[in-house]
Amino acid sequence: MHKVETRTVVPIKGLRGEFVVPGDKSISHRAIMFASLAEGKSRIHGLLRGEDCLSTLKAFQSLGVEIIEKADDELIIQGRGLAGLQEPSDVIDCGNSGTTMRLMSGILAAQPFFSILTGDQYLRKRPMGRVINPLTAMGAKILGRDGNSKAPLAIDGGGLTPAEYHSPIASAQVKSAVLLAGMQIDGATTVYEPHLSRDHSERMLRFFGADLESFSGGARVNGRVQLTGREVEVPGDISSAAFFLVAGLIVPNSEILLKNVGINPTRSGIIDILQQMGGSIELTNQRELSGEPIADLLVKSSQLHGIEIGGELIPRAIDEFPVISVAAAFAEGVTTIRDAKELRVKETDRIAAMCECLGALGADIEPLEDGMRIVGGIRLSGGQVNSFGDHRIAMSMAIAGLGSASEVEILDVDCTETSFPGFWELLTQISRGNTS
Ligand code: SPQ
Repeated sequence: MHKVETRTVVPIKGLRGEFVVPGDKSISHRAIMFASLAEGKSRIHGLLRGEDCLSTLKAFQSLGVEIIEKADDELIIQGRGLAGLQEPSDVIDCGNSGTTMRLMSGILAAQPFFSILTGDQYLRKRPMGRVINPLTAMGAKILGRDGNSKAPLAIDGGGLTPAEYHSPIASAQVKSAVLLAGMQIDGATTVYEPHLSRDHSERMLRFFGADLESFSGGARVNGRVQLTGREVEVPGDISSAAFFLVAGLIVPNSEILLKNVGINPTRSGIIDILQQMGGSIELTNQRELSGEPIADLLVKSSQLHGIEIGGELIPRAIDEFPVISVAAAFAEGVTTIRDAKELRVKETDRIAAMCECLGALGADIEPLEDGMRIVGGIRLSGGQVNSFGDHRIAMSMAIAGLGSASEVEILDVDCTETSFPGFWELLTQISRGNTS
């Protein structure tokens, strides 16, 4: 039987040192997908070996793609071209990964065979109508549970026509699913979105040779242009670095250097938000890696203050709000997060989860329909909290524990393997000799 682990985090006196965080999850997924769809060989360095990316890797193996695992973070993929995938002989399990399921829906909707996508208990509750609807409008035949809104999804691929889609939400997964379907058929497919969501698909598809343009408000792809295998270097994941950015700021006497972190402007909202809160974060050694900007981030303990967060900043920091709410609990004054209703449909309802977890430690936090209101500056007590099976909740509460008055026990922490294998070991390493 699967063992459900618990971890206890003790308060610490300061964080010191330099380290690298694992490869970017969003970019790792895309590297596997686009290399599989390209002609010829690709080599991927710095890949995240998290469970989500392994779901994508296994999915493409089941579609007939040859993938050689050279090292823990290095793959060689023998691409099969846009028309070379094979019908899978079994159901494809996307595990906990929304990115796998939604991007694969776009890819498989255009492939001339039958496939079924499923996932774990959390993924099967997440909304899939957001990709089923635009793909169906392009002619896709997709059936899902609960009135075609949830997985498992059965896809009878092929027969698509290009589309112009105005997405009601700023979602990279929706945008990517439509572009990936459009990329495989004749004609131009355009996606518009209300705010710019992460643009890794656009950048990497261009890097692999797709005919794709980004413009203010959206992106357009001209279909049936073959991709060519490439050498891809995956930068460190800013969403994983975010936990240590907040830790370095809220734990007194800290100074840490996080190396090789992706700072793509569609992902770097966390840096802007923490700097606006008064956080000392310096970007050094800025450079480019496979079409993505990266930097080293120097973080020093800072007295944070509350701010108002909403609008275009939300998609630029969407996965960081659990740990931003921790920063807000340690800040002086009120932080309000609005326009972030999307947080309710992640691996768990992240608004409800963070209100319950931080509330259990004595924080003054209240849920809003589309965000949270946190009155900071109250010293958090220790206690026991649940991760709700969500990796970002588990790691956010570990960071809260580093600055609390006494230890915090976090239940059900296996989920951190989803995006950050080695998280607990790194936490132990940087805490060593520094416990209060
Ligand atoms: O892949 P998954 O499960 O959806 O992962 C999450 C995460 O916290 O790791 C969200 F739960 O990140 C999404 C992110 O929220 C990854 C992603 C991507 O790689 O395209 C885009 C965002 O989702 P969305 O719904 O805004 O497109």
